[in-house]
Amino acid sequence: MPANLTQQYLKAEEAYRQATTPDEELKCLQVMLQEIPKHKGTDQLQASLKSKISKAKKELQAEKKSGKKSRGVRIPRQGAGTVVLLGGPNAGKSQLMASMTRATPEVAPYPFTTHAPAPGMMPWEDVFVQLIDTPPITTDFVEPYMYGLIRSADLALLLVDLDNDDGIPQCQEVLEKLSDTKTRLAATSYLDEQDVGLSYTRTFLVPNKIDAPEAPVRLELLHELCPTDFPEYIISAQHGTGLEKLRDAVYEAMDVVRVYTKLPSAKEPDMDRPFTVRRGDTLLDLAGQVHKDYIEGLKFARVWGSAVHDGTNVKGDYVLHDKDVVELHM
Ligand SMILES: Nc1nc2c(ncn2[C@@H]2O[C@H](COP(=O)(O)OP(=O)(O)OP(=O)(O)O)[C@@H](O)[C@H]2O)c(=O)[nH]1
Ligand SMILES: [Mg+2]
Repeated sequence: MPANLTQQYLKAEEAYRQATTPDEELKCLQVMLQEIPKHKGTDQLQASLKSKISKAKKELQAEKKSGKKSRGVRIPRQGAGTVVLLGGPNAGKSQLMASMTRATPEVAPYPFTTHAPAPGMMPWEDVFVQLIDTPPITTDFVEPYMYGLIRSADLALLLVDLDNDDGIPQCQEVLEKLSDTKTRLAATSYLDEQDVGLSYTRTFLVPNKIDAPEAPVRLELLHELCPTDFPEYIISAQHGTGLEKLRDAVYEAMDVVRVYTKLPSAKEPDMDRPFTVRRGDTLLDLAGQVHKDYIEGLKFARVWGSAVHDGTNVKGDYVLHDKDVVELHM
């Protein structure tokens, strides 16, 4: 990591990784270029940022000219974070979606059932995490929009079919296919320092169908033949085994805290629909989510929570804690 990257740079970099349109990308890249310390050690990175910026500009112009979006599929981010379900054909991605959310994707014993990505919301206590079901990845074909979905996700779940001898080679295929591209899976999410285009998305390995008779043997084989450093969650998407543990881990991986807001005029806060902000985010980050007027206009807030005495007045730099109740004052 080049020295002395500012908080603004790191924030823009994270936003860049999650950008889903050339417009969003361009804005993030411009902030990154502006914020990057200008010295010899960052020459390569500066050059790379500049070339990304010109590429994003071209893409944006092409969109304006044709009136068409250049990225085929766009699923707006919703909830506390976004998780993309990946795997070979028949791994059980759609079954997991059906078990964890109220979505009703087609689940079938033949491969290539799912043809388009589809979102669903996974509840965790009083918040939701967005899951995206996707078509299978194979050596022969990856839908081009898959790269964008993987890059912009906070987490990927890589499902493995333990009910079929093809399950392990199919999992290897997914990893190999992606490792030939600039959109890869890893134990943690990050962007390559030297090459801004190369992005790694945090991944859990999810061996599925542990209820199947030969599943335990195949699981051992999986560890032998396809070793990864991804955290592992063994499940039966159909029977429900391991799903609560996976649900908790998925929420935990979103790394957010819940904040309940209260109008100064209201007696009680709105306890039904908390906002979620990244752990470590401040009052000012929340203010922007609540209403754009608060970004400029926020004077102070009163907070009820675990870190402060009830009703304490705080400023924009106050770091939010889980279950804080916040009353914003303009
Ligand atoms: N025994 C068992 N079968 C499962 C489990 N999960 C899924 N299946 C079966 O596996 C088959 C494929 O499931 P899908 O959810 O359609 O798989 P997919 O990964 O979405 O498949 P594509 O859309 O083709 O990529 C179906 O017959 C499911 O009933 C499980 O936990 N145990
Ligand atoms: Mg499917």
